Amino acid sequence: MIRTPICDLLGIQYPLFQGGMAWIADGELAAAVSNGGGLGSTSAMNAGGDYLREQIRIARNLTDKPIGVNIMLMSPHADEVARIVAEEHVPVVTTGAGNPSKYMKAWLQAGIKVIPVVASVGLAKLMERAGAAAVIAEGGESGGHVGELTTMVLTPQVCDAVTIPVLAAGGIADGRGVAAAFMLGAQGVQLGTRFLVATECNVHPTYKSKILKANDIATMTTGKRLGHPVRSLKTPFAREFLKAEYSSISDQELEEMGVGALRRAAVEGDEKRGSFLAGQVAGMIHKEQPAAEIITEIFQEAETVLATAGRWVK
Ligand code: TUI
Repeated sequence: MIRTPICDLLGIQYPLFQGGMAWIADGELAAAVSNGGGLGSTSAMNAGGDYLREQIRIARNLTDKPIGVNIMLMSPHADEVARIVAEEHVPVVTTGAGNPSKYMKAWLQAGIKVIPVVASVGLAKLMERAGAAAVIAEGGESGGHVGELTTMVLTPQVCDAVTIPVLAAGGIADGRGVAAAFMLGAQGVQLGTRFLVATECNVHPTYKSKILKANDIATMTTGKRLGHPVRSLKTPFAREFLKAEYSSISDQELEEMGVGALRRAAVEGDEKRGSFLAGQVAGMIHKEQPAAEIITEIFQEAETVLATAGRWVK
């Protein structure tokens, strides 16, 4: 059995979080992951407070286990949803794509455990000082908004820099990845792309089938010029966006090109104009299966890998 202090901290069976995928991670997916023994999260990215309250209600009807809310700090709704998580007494908040310092005091006062995603040692240290319960060190292998460093180099450096627990994210989709994360010093993991193909994930079927068909070199990053690089599947839209980045169009026009693209992929399955965010692990994902099965399979494999990891030590 694999248990780490993260399990006791949050009251969960496995030290595994489901990433808060914008436009994708809803109350139903969050509940399925939490019922499977991990920490499921609903994303507060795509709509305002009413949508978030509805997803929290859906999740609470489906599970009595803890669930989290992921707040994408670049979202126009960030201030509103930051207030709502406190009102709703959500037990865990994860944040991404920015620095949540301005909300920390209110969240801690509401008894929320705050677990920010960090892409650098500097932000990890800042978050520890601000009262974060743990941090998620996310490498650039992951899907969506990405930092510069890989999981392999970011995780051990963050582990050396803070005393709170560290979860690793980016490039993890199976038990080998979980075992590797432990080797780097992490006490838990966060996975997004693998849960895109969970049976309970309500993303458009076209999105799921594109993940299942992806290979090792199926993703690319775009948006560097705008200061927020994003990893997605290589589609005609992603290639066109990259080309536009190197053209003479204005930053504003480039931003406008991206508006609505994730919704078009996740909700409409629009293969032409959608942006199918995915991590580099897409090539390792071969079947749709229930979230609980994904989690037990991953930890069974991690146990085997960890038990045999010492075989080269003579
Ligand atoms: O946030 C994510 N992944 C995301 S957010 C998202 S929604 C979106 N849609 C369109 C364009 C852009 C985003 C899709 N995927 N992951 C967590 C994450 N956070 N990765 C990297 C970071 C990060 C990067 C820099 C966190 C903090 C940071 O520094 C902030 C600072 O001020 O120091």
